[in-house]
Amino acid sequence: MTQRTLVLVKPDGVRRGLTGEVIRRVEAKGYSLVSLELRTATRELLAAHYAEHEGKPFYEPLVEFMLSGPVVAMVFEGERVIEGFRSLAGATDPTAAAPGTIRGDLGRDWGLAVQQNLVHGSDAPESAEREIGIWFPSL
Ligand code: RTP
Ligand code: MG
Repeated sequence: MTQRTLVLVKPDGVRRGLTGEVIRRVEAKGYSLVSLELRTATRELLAAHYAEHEGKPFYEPLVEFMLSGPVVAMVFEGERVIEGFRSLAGATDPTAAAPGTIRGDLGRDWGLAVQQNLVHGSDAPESAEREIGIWFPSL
């Protein structure tokens, strides 16, 4: 079934000039880019986006990090793109992420925990539609 997913290049990825590399990998796998915007997040937007993590110990540092610079928000479309992008992204912790993945090839621990892991990808059809509604209300 054709799906849509929300992908973010997080502030570390934008700062390091890896936006093009992320897009290249996702397009090379065959998914279609349907929307893209360079955005600076707000606390309100992140509270909605990360609602499931509110109250966890990493929540505040994660929000501060996500406010530390612009992000590139994108919607990709394709058969099973949600699972496909998560497979491309690799494990949450870039130190442990497998080589061949975005996080495994391009990320590492910079001494600032695992939040600096370059990308976000929706994890299920319901969260994808919810997150697309938050970042791209007109879609
Ligand atoms: P994402 O949502 O960014 O695609 O990543 P994910 O599903 O692999 O990770 P998730 O559990 O949803 O966590 C969201 C983001 O929070 C940061 N995080 N820090 N223990 C920690 O310090 C910790 N755990 C998670 C990461 O930036 C993670 O991507
Ligand atoms: Mg997640």
